[in-house]
Amino acid sequence: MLHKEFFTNSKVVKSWSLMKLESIVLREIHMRLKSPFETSFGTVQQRRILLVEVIADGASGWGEVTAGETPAYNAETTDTAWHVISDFVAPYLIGKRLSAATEFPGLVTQIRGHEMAKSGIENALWDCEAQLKGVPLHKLVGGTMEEIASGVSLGIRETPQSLVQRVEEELRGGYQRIKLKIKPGKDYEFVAAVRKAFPRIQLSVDANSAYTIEDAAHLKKFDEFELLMIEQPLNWDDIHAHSKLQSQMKTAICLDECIYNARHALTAIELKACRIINIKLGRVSGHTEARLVQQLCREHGVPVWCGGMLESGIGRAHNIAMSTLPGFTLPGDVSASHRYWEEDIIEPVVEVTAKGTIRVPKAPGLGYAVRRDLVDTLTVRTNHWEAQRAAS
Ligand code: OSB
Ligand code: MG
Repeated sequence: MLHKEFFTNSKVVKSWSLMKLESIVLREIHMRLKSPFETSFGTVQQRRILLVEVIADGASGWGEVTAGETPAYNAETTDTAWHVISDFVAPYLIGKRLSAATEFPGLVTQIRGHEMAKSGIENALWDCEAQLKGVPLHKLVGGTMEEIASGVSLGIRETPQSLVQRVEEELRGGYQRIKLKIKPGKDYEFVAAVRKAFPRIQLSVDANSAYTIEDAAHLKKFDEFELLMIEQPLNWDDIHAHSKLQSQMKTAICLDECIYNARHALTAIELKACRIINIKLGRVSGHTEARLVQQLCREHGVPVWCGGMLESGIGRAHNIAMSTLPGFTLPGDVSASHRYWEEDIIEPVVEVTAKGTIRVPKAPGLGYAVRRDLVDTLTVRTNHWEAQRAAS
């Protein structure tokens, strides 16, 4: 099913160009997390990850689609992203010439939503552009840091005791901030136990939209834990309800699921729905929009940090590059490869220093090599587009 007539009023691409998109490869790889990860919306262990490889003027750039296997975090899934990339984005893009990755969003304005699908392609273009210009990706996006602060996100556990034990292990690894996943019935006692064991650590919680505004009295009790933030307590699409809750809570609300672009961020800031924003590349459709959200938040004095989506090394490398932008003043959820995978698909793997930082690579592009043989072994399906050789 191809929809060539779909794109009617996209911007005309400039005649001068850096990148001619010669080839696009979409693949699904399967990777098993070392242990299951439980959030308020479900448990995942077997990941179905889409990787995008774009070849432009001989450079090979990689992107990752961060959609989940189910439409529980947001509306996208691995399969909806496969459909949107295969039937709309890739056939339209192949053979086109771009002078910069920032031109990509203008080409796909007719696709509503599907931010994670678009992000997989856009970020591969950023990697290509950085390689062709001979600069590390973090410099190309405008990053200023050489080391980023790293925190961890811990899934829901059976008992408060086992959670305290996990926190202790992560703190020994040097991580600067601990985030606990919570849901109704597995919240107050769990946070209380961790706070009691570690009175001074930077601690936050993430509800992934599991509560409603009727739970305000319950949520206000969390103020006693001196949390850095409470992330996305209410509905995934309800900025207004968060503004009602924030006015009643001392703890800063951080929005995750609600923010798809800089307009949403402005709405949330003006409605005082949050005091912190988490930026995820996939959720905001790629580096171009992520920079805009970051810039807007900076102008309004709202700190941002980089969220994670249980990415492979490729998504992780993009997260590291983004986290070097000046607005990223809080530790993110980007942590070491070995916390997730027996074997990651990049070389070297992502490691965290004893003081809880990740050193930003200095090589051109992503700065990590993709382990093609391993990627091939993990691949379960591929789709491939080639530009016509004699194309204009
Ligand atoms: O809300 O940040 C979230 C994982 C999947 C979906 C949503 C979220 C998460 C995480 C994991 O918190 C962060 C990570 O370690 O990659
Ligand atoms: Mg979150």
